[in-house]
Amino acid sequence: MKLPFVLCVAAALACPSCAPTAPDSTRTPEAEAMLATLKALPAKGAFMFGHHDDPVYGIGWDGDADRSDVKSVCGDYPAIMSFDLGDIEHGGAYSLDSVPFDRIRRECVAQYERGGMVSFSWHTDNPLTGGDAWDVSGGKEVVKSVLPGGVNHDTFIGWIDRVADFLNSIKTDSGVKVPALFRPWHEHTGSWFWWGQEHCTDSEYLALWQMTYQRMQEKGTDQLLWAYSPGIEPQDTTSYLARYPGDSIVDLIGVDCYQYDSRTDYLAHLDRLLHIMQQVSTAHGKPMAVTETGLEGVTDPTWWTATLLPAVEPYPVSYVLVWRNAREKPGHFYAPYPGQASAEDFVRFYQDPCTLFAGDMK
Ligand code: BMA
Repeated sequence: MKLPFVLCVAAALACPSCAPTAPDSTRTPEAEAMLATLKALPAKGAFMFGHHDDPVYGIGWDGDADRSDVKSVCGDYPAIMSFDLGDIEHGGAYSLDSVPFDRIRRECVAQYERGGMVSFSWHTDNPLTGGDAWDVSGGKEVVKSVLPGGVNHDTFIGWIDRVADFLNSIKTDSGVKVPALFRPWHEHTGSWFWWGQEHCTDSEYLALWQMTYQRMQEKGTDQLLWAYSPGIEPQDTTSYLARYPGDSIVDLIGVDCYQYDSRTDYLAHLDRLLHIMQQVSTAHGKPMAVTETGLEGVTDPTWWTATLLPAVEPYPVSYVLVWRNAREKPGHFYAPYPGQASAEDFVRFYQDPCTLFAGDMK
């Protein structure tokens, strides 16, 4: 049995300080409602479960209709799904993980219509070297090259326009733009992406955000909420906020934190980061989420209820999202599928009143 979630959100919407119509808002009513829900969840001790690329492929399947590894295990879709915009900058039909953008568009509409939420990351190619997002060979020249006055500025504005055009094209049959969380320039506290810590200064990183936000506003993406997602590096609120684009841009604060070899290390990092984020969330009035997490291959059969759930439960998180179930990279999966070692435990996680899936969101 789940919480009467609809009642929780209705109560939150009735509260003036959480009302979805801030006077200075330039967002659509749907985006305001999404933000109100993100803010309302933790007060009820519930968080949404999310999965990247959930309905478009999984272990042993690709492109099937109405399918999801998560749904195959527990009977419901995740409450939040994320997708990646990588390669859309080139105007092609497929994402960097070979998912047709047309399919992503349809799945976003379906997810919105079932009461769920969608989020986007953007593993943008390196505009200077022509390599991928992980190509850091251009060093400190790459971010500089896209900022105003840089050699790639005009090209890059065209890349941002393609993102905006795609997001603006995600509409219901009645023409409502599907609200979405946009999470650009993520994991910037590490240095594995060309926009990472060592590859630009604080002010260049902030200028990258400002430019992206400004251009997208000009393109009318008023259905978006914006998320800030460092990696695990921050040790305190000061380092967490070192490259924070500001309260006028950011709607949700997050962290991308994975379990690698050691469960103990994972729990220590996650607890430190959630503690930092709780302070930032309170001080800045922003909802918080674990924007990416997971244990590759979910090799621990009780990971869901013995590691993830107790780690996040004490904190006011709006959602927790695990990464993709790659059909093309054996072992690279983060959600269970039928018969997988953690599938039974995932059902217990699903049944816990704290976790919300799509069916809990209507
Ligand atoms: C990474 C891996 C890659 C993938 C990328 C973007 O974490 O899953 O295989 O291409 O994310 O989705």
